[in-house]
Amino acid sequence: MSYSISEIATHFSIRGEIEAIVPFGSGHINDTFHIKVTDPDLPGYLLQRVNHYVFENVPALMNNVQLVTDHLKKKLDETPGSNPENEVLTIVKTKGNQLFFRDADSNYWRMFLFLKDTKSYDHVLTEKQACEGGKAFGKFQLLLADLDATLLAETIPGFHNIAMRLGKLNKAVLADSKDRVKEVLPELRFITERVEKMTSILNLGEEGKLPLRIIHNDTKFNNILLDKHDHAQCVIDLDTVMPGYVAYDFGDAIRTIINTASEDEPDLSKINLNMPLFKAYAEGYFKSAHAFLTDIEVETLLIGVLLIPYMQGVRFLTDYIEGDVYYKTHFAGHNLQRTRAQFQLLRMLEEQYAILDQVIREISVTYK
Ligand code: ADP
Ligand code: GN1
Ligand code: MG
Repeated sequence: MSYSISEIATHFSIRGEIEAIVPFGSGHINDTFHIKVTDPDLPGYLLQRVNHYVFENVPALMNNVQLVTDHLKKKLDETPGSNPENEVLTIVKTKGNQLFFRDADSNYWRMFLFLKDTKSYDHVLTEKQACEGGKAFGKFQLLLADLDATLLAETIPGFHNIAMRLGKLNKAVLADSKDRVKEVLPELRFITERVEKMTSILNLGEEGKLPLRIIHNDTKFNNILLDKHDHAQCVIDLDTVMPGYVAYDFGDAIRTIINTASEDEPDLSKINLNMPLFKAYAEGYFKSAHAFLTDIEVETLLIGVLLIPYMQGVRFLTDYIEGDVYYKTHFAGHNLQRTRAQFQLLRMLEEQYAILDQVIREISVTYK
């Protein structure tokens, strides 16, 4: 690293003396640091280096983040009992009033106010947490329903477009630049067997049957901050907020909630489904989202639950074949291990499909 984090921090409009800088979070894309300040009455800061290989237009991305956070704050201002400062990310601008700072190595840095006494969970522990997560992501979609989508840049083109993801995988397989394709033939077969089912949401969208809405697009459970009473406080990680189908957000949240093991679990026998957490998330989600969900959207939610681990597996596998250039990896073969874990999760979801379907049907009926 040819830069010092404390030097980077001084380019932002921060108050107080820096006491400590701590690497933070478990994200696969950006680098995050908690900037602690000496004065306990000041909030501290969250400094991030945005991965500009993944996000090719960081200025447009930051413009999106500002549009989204301003809109959310405006909506919450009109909602009695809300506290926009705590419930929405606040961008801290540079001393030159910019949304990001560019260092001498061309890295992009941005800063938010640190939200004190909050916690994010890689693993959901209780039904209450799951339900709060569902309420929070549903409310997020609800509050953004009247933001003009044409104002938002597409920060990663075709992000959740499975046809495009499969196209990229095919290209990687044909190039086979790291000579790894021979190791992944069973995974490639697994993908091919499911293509038709997995393109159904995209097809419905293209036929004009599914509404395109502004969605979060990265609804891993650790992208919600919960307060000390485990109430959802703030939806974070807004880099991929773009138009999409609600089933994508539902599917990605369930992918991280329902799995009894980690996203990259090497022992596939540990990957099972936690049904009570599924039900709790779905109940929370319907509580917030029932007012806008159409029948066809409700019908697609469970297809999204299958699609997102599938797409995630396709993405991890593509990265493995290309030589681990996109996601941070912690050991050789990490992306392949992640792929296998996602496909095992998908097998479990396919086996339990009828039960999952019943749960959604029962919940949706109570909101008719
Ligand atoms: P990544 O893109 O790497 O996932 P995130 O924006 O999700 O980055 O941030 C990483 C972690 O930092 C989060 O999971 C959360 O624990 C914490 N975090 C992010 N923003 C804030 C904030 N404003 N206040 C407190 N903690 C935060
Ligand atoms: C990445 O940044 P993070 O870790 O929240 C990825 C998501 C994947 C996720 C898999 C921009 O999210 O799409 O679902 O890893 N983000 C991007 O864990 O590709
Ligand atoms: Mg995150």
